[in-house]
Amino acid sequence: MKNIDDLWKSGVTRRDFVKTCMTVSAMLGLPFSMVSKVAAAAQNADGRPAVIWLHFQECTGCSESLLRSSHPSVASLILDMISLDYHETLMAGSGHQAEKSLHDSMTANKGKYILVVEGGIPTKDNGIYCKVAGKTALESLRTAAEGAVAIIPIGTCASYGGIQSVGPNPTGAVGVRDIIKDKPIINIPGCPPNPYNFLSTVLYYVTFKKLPELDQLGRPKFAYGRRIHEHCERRPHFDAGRFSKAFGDPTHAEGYCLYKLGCKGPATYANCSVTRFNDGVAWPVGIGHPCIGCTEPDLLFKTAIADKVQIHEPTPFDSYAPVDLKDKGKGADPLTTGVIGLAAGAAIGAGIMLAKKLPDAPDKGDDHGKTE
Ligand code: FSX
Ligand code: SF4
Ligand code: F3S
Repeated sequence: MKNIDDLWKSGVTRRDFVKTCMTVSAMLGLPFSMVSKVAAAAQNADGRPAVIWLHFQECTGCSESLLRSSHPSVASLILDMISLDYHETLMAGSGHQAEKSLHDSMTANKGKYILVVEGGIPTKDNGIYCKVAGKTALESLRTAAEGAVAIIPIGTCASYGGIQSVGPNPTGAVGVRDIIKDKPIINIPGCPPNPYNFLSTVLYYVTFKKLPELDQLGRPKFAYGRRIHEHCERRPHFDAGRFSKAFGDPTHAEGYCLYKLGCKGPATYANCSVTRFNDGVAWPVGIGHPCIGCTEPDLLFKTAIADKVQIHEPTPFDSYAPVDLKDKGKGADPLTTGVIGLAAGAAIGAGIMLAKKLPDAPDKGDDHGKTE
């Protein structure tokens, strides 16, 4: 895109644009006064970083989730905010022509381009299990990483190895951080990740010319700083001891907590319940499927879907009344749980978990909680 008019021509309205900049600013925790700065950076054609996007072992769901939104703004904004010089799924060229554009972009933008990596990297047998243009993923990654200013592994495959790294990991698949040690790496995990987390990371970089603060797994804290369980719409049911017991039964239809069906939300750091997918309409737990921990290296496909995760450091909301937990080892009394319900829920949930037992609170006039 040469200028902002091209963005309007691509189907994005001014309203979409401002709304997206506001959403991104809110995600980044910026004050309202910064929205105009973010919008200005997004419109600045000169500030657009060159991006080289490589695909390795993956399903291309990460690119798909970015591009297939029914609404044009996220994909258009991302593609217009960066100068996407090489993307194997999107580019029209192929064969030698594609290889030339990769080489030309790496040479012209040496030391300045952002390298986006999608997919895991096989390392076993010198990486022969994934080759593009006669080169192994391992070789291509090392070569492209040399001239990059920073690397964004998009998706859990590129971040941590993903599905192909599950035991016995026949190809020795790993994430970018296991191979490249001398470049800034910003992981955007998720299978697939939320496009807004990628958009916000790029916009942060374009606006402030620096990388966002990261957690110990290399994820931006603005998006992966809190557990799903802390801002889940089913949390009041967890706190009140109401759990879905089977898919499709009345407890499931009522929207009860999915913990007993294996929800990994208590151990998964991500913003899915807040940012949501499909233009903010839906997210897995919201539509009845337990979180499978797709942003976590040790959970996705490595912990059985039905297995329950341990709950550490439950964090009651500040607005809840303080609750005396001295009886926590005995588990929650069902009547008390039912009466106190939401008001003291989080702390009672903590007590229940510490007792390693999760009784269901019976609701009067409803038999959902009576049978296990
Ligand atoms: Fe992996 Fe992305 Fe999951 Fe798929 O490319 S994170 S398998 S959604 O597509 O890498
Ligand atoms: Fe939500 Fe899962 Fe936590 Fe239940 S266990 S409150 S469904 S995140
Ligand atoms: Fe993934 Fe769990 Fe979100 S499965 S998409 S981290 S709700």
